[in-house]
Formats: sequence, C-alpha cells, structure tokens
Amino acid sequence: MATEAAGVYPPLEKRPLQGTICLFDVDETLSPARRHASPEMLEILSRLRHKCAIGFVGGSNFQKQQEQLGSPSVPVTSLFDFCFSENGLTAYRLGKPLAGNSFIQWLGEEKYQELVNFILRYLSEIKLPKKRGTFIEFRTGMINVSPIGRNATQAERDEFEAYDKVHNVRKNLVEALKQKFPDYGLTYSIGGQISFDVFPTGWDKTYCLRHIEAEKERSGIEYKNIHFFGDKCFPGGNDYEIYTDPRTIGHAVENPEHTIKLLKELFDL
Ligand code: M1P
Repeated sequence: MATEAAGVYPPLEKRPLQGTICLFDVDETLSPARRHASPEMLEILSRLRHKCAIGFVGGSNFQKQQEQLGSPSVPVTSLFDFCFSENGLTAYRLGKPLAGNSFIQWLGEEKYQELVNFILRYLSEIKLPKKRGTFIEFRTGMINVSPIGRNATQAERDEFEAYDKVHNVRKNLVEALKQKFPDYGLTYSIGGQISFDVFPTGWDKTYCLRHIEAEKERSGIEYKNIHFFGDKCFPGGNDYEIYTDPRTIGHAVENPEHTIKLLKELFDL
C-alpha cells in the first residue's frame, strides 16, 4: 500500500538488499514538475522500500516535497527512509531531523545583501512578457531566483519557460552574477522551469551523501550501492554532480514513467 506506515517496513539493517539505497530527484523523476506523484509511483516506492533503503533528494524546500509526495494525512517523512530537502541541507532519517546547515550563516549578512540588491536591481531593469511576485525565495541552504516570480501560475510558468529558451533570461543573469561576484564561492543551477538556485559550491545534491556515509557510524550500515535517479543529469543540470559522483550509480531518466520502468527492471518489482 502506498500509504503504509513506516513501521511496516523492515528496519534498515534487515532490508534484503542491505548496503543498497535508491535516491531520487523529485521533479520529473518521481512526479511531473511541481505536481503530485502518481499512485503507481508511490506504490512501487513502497514495494522497493521492502527490499532496500529509499530516499529523495530535491532542490526545493521541504514543504514543496510534502505537497508533491505526501498528502495532508500522510507526512512525506513516513514514505521515505531519508528525506533530503534543499539538497540535504534539511534532512530527515526515519522521520527524525538530522543536523542542518544554512546559507545565510555561511555567506554572512553583508555579502548576502550585496547579492540580493544586485539581483533585484538587475530584474528591475529587464522587461518580460509577464512578471509576478516573489523574485527571490530565501531558503535554508540556498536562495532561489525567479525572473517572473514564484507566484506565477502553471500557465505563466509554461509561458516563461518557452520565452526563456529563446531569450536566455536566466542564463544571462547567471553570467552577470558570476562576473559580479567571482570570489563568493557560489554555484548557480538552473533546475526547474522559472528559476535558478544559488548555493555555496559543493552544496549541490552530493551534499546529501554525507548523511548516507554517516550511516556507517550511526547504524553500522555501509551503503556501497547508492543508486541515484534524476532527469537533469547533463552538465549544468542540477542532478549532474550527484549523477557523475564516483560514490553513486547514476540513472538518467526521462520522466516518472521511465523511473518506474527502470525500477521494475533493476529490482524485479
Ligand atoms: O527541483 C527542481 C527545481 O524546482 C523548482 O524550480 P522552478 O520553480 O523553476 O520550476 C525550484 O524549487 C528549484 O529550486 C528546484 O531546483
């Protein structure tokens, strides 16, 4: 059952494929972008969880993954052994929080304001077919910058994405930021439809692997087979670093249906 309580799964150390974990990107890997995962996907994840450990690693914040994977009565932390939001800056293991980290702590208020002021000034000077609200979202481990604004509707998102493919709005802003702040140690990642993420270099999705590696000390389990499934595994995509990391076995998927097909083949589900 997709909504089985965490208690019905064998403890991590008793899973048949001990030492194996499957980590999943969220948008376009487990669910259509910004939408809910299908019952079929939740069902197959539940079956997989009886065999090995499972986790998600998303760029978005926890609340969005709760909306996309959980439901009002089902906490997303009950559906996965490991939940890594914001690339693992916010992390849960078996429903309990793990140590976090923060972007503002790392960058400091002064440099942060320089950055934000530059972005807002830049955005105030460009014209787009539409602008909405929330151009910068302040998250625990990163900021998310959206030229159209995060309040855009799905139709407005689709329109911006098509416009951006032709006019490179996001790419140009990223280039301007790289030029303006070359010594800030920041990475810029265009992962979704309308925005890009800005975070300290190294705080990409590989960040979450430290929580997996810590399992050796925590529970004695050494995860030697870390499968990662993602749709943006190309250079510049936000799955690229973890997909190519020597610690993982990378699987590039086209969409959630493709993920299901691969899981059935790989794990005999
Ligand atoms: O998970 C991919 C991206 O999803 C969202 O992007 P957008 O709103 O542009 O479609 C954001 O939450 C972004 O942070 C994330 O990387």
